[in-house]
Amino acid sequence: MKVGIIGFARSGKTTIFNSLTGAHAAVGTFGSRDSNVAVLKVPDERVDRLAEIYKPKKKTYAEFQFVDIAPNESGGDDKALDSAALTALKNVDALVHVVRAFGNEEVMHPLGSVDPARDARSLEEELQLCDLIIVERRIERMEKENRKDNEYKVLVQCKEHIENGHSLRSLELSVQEKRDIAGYCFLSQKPLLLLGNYGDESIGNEDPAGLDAFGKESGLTVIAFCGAMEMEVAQLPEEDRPAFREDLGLGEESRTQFLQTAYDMLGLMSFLTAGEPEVRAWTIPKNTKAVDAAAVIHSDIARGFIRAEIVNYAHFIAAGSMAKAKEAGHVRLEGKEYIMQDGDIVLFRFNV
Ligand SMILES: Nc1nc2c(ncn2[C@@H]2O[C@H](COP(=O)(O)OP(=O)(O)O)[C@@H](O)[C@H]2O)c(=O)[nH]1
Ligand SMILES: [Mg+2]
Repeated sequence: MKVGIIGFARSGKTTIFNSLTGAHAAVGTFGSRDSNVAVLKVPDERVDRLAEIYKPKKKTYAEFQFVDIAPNESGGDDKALDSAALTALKNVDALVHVVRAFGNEEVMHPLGSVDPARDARSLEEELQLCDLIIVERRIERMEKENRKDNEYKVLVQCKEHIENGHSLRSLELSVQEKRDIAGYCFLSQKPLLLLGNYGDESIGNEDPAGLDAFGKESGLTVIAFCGAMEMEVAQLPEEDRPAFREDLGLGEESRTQFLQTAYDMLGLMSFLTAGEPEVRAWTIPKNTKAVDAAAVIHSDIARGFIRAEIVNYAHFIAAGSMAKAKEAGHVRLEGKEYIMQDGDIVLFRFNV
């Protein structure tokens, strides 16, 4: 999973990036011209527990990679994204829009005032406009070439949808239609999470910024973050964090909350592999077939797929060992078409 962090200048993108990944990228600097990249390992008790049992050489969590998009090169601050950013975003799986909701007189808002719903809408429009330009150019070319195939028809639908003021993610398309336009990597089609970056004073207030209301209206998921404080805590040694969270009145670990929301929103789940060499969690979309899950590990395993031996984590732990889980009939042999379930521990049998 690769996630792009976007937003207006000084909305707290780098602050959020640091709080999610524990990185120490410089905040508040305007000289930095590079995107920051870091990884968040998805905490997973199941991996820890299986590692205690299997004592593997290696323990690997699922990962989210975050790209904190470099500031706007063009100098103008009234747009959140410049062309370098648009290119960098093409290959991310999802977007997090950091919306400034903290009031801090010392930090200038590029649009002159703090207005989260305006910022959220404005950036949506930037994404839509960027897609529209690509769609229009392409349609024009295809018309010249007299190419009116399926791809053309889907592009015309996209054009109308954007012209009606909507992002492409709300356009209902069939699996085939999605495939027809997948190559364009449209930005307004990518799942987007609105992350309100609130000041310390807003903890516990309900929707002080009107962002939840905007989210409802536009069908976007919203989560609240106290960026500055979260970053401070995230940069402490792990064992000191709980006490600090309590002192500061911060609730549940914000990364946990972020990950839960992201998994839900993106329709993701994890399956597990366990053995002496490695215990590992793998992230896949819900409703993935066994053979496609195998491909996530290695294309050879999918190609030579024979069967999958599967026991769900809960059954395995309840039984106490693989042998006992087998005795109890919880270890199943499944074929290519089996739909993977969250927490399945899998051994793929294959032959290449
Ligand atoms: N009070 C307050 N200030 C913040 C918060 N988040 C970011 N800032 C400040 O806003 C400025 C810009 O933050 P930064 O993360 O660099 O924003 P970016 O330009 O979007 O990457 C810095 O001076 C931060 O200290 C917050 O939650 N509360
Ligand atoms: Mg920054």
